[in-house]
Amino acid sequence: MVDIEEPGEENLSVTAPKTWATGAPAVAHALQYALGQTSVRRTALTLLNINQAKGFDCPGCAWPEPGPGQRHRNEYCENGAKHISDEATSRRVTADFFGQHSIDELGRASDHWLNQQGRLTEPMVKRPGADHYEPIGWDEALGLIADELRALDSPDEALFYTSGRLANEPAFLLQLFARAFGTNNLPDCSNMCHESSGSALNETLGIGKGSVSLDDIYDADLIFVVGQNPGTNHPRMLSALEETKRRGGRVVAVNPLPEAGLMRFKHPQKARGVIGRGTAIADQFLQIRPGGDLALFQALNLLLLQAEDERPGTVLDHGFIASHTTGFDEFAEHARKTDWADVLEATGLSREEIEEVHARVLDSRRIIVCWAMGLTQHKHGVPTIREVVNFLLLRGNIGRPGAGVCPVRGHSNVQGDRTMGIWERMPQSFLDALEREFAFTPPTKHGLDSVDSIRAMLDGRAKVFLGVAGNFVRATPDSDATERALRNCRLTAHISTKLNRSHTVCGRTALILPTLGRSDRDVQASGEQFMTVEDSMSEVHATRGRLGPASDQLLAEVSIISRLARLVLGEQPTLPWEEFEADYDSIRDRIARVVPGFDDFNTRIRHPGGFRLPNPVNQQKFNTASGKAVFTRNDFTMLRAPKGHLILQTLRSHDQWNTIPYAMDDRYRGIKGGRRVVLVNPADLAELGLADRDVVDLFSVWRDGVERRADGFRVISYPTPPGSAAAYYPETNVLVPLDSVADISNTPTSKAVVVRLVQHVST
Ligand SMILES: Nc1nc2c(c(=O)[nH]1)N[C@H]1C(S)=C(S)[C@@H](COP(=O)(O)OP(=O)(O)OC[C@H]3O[C@@H](n4cnc5c(=O)[nH]c(N)nc54)[C@H](O)[C@@H]3O)O[C@H]1N2
Ligand SMILES: Nc1nc2c(c(=O)[nH]1)N[C@H]1C(S)=C(S)[C@@H](COP(=O)(O)OP(=O)(O)OC[C@H]3O[C@@H](n4cnc5c(=O)[nH]c(N)nc54)[C@H](O)[C@@H]3O)O[C@H]1N2
Ligand code: SF4
Ligand SMILES: [Mo]
Repeated sequence: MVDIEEPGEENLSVTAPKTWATGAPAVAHALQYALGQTSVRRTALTLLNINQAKGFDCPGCAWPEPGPGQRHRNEYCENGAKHISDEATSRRVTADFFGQHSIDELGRASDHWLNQQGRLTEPMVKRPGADHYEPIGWDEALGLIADELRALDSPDEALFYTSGRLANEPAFLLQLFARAFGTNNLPDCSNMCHESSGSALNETLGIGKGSVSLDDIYDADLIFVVGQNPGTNHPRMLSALEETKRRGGRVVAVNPLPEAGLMRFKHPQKARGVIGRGTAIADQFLQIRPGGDLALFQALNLLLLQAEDERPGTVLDHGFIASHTTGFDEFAEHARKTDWADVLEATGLSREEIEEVHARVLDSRRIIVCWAMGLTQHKHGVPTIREVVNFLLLRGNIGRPGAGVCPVRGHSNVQGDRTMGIWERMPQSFLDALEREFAFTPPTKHGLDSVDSIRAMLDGRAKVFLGVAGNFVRATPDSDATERALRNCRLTAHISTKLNRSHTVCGRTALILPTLGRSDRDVQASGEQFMTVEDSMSEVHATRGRLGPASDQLLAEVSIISRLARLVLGEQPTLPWEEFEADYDSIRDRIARVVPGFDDFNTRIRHPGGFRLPNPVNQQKFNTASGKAVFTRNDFTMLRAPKGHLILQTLRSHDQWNTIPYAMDDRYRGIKGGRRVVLVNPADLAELGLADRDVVDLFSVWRDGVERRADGFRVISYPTPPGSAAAYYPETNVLVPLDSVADISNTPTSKAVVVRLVQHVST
């Protein structure tokens, strides 16, 4: 029987949140995790190759590395080291393991426990009616999927999910396969992540990506870090901000929580970082109410318009506005109606605080706004980001050095996957390019995103689910509904490196297809292969695994997708799947002809450090209907919880990678030994009649009346803004209603769930 309890939940200990990030303890923590997973030799081999020109890309976040000449010998952070050790682990999940544990038993194990079992080693199948997985050969496994796909009434009954771990080459092949099969059903983790950024930036600037480079970050006068916890989620962003500060730039942090990394940073690879006081990061910290950012930026825009009235010709960039934008007059008229009482209520800030920021803005010629999930996972995430764009456009802070938009992406290649065509709504120009290159007509009907895929599985419109990387069942909202959805499928199959909860929530037939990870050597018929990724700043570079694979039965993602495609679609001279599998250069040749910016891909990728994709915004060219950047009018709705309720945000601890907890600690927030915790402001606790360390059940309140609950959370008194609370994802995904999504982007509102806390009664 599996021990399904999280280890040490009862050992919860809490100290005050830290006020600085990294330094010596970080290095020690990373090594401790690494050595718990694998040998000293493998640890050394992996760590020496992360983010080096001839090594592999860190499988952690999408923050870029400095150019090859400026790179440190240890160009990784504590969490990068943990991510890579987690993949390079010596632990193995074998056929015996699946013989010992029924699927039902595994379904009751924790996410942490499942991941700790190690790397998957051979293909496994759960046949209809079976309660265990059993081994299966690759040919039979792929044959089962092909049979189910061919038996569908329509290609739109199949779903092809991707997570941003996938490198460019397999991503390109996956979308090619799905479209040649006849569907645009390519849901991905981005739907739950930066979709709101893509929607807002496409509409206003004509491209759904950030515009800045690392050099811009260094050269900015003022950087806003909004809705982001870089100390945990993009640790090396702090080294970049340290450089910005060294050059005289300033930082404003906007966050409901006083995150350690926003306050002070001790560089782990510099002597003064290990023993000194480190660098103060935020010059000003705005402890905003959840969802208050749209109001904040609207107020800043109002102040800029008023300053311009007072000192005409000195505040706004009239030349830029006149020649490069549309919609200014309508925007300005709307912005002038901003009501201060509403702003102060929505933000929870004082007018003086906002005016202090305004003074900094007036002082700064070059401004960058960085953001992540604190903006995107809200009902009005898209209008909030559009308002950020308005703010930057007003003073021409778009498309010039040291200025611009910086959505800080999550997964190491999530941006690249989109560039490769992983999107349910790729533009017609991309589909036309596919048609020219591969001589088939791709479907034009938009496909299903992640939330709509769940609906389609629930009501039987989708019957086959193939997940390539990721952990769909834990990444998505409304866990109970999502589990029902997957169980309703004829077939679920996952191409994965490690065991996770999605493998335990099975369709009638279920398959686990184990694959190589980033750090594994990939040898095909033409010899050793490398793959490519694109970081958050559009830098494309090679990644080359160095370790012996976890098992000799693993196939590369490219092999699995190519072999499956060949089985389903048959031999076609225009789709040479065997050639793709044998030599990844042949895939890159095709990418070069289909995807803009990849000309001469195979040559340029071999330059140390790779190359940067062009972003037209940086030539002040905007691929919008008008050819100009677009000012928009945005309204904010006040995020209010009814009396006795709180707005809950679901976020990451320091010791997890998305759906996978590595350990039970959240060092910077002072929480150790437990994840089922909910952080609540002391005043709210008093009002709710609760005390620190009480155990509560969380109930989410939604208009459909369905009871969504997560039981047994320990309350921690914490400096959250009044009326709001925070708890970890994925334990709380069960509370996020499927229909609670951001306008336009359809992203689950994981940062705003209305909840009630009820004293837990033990039974
Ligand atoms: N170690 C580690 N690194 C990671 C990941 C991981 O799981 N572990 N995940 C990766 C992925 S896929 C992603 S997308 C990124 C995510 O990176 P983040 O976006 O930093 O991740 P979250 O933990 O979701 O934190 C959101 C932050 O937004 C704040 N916030 C919440 N609501 C609001 C709001 O209304 N306004 C403002 N201004 N702030 C708000 C929260 O307090 C928190 O600090 O990290 C990537 N890097
Ligand atoms: N409530 C709530 N929900 C959220 C969020 C939130 O903040 N709150 N954040 C959302 C965000 S931003 C994201 S990006 C999603 C993340 O959603 P996903 O990307 O789906 O989830 P991950 O946890 O990154 O997936 C981990 C699994 O990926 C597999 N894997 C790892 N490396 C590889 C590889 O190289 N190849 C293959 N084939 N498989 C591999 C392993 O089997 C591992 O178990 O979650 C979203 N869900
Ligand atoms: S900052 Fe991100 S990409 Fe860089 S080493 Fe850390 S986790 Fe990896
Ligand atoms: Mo993400």
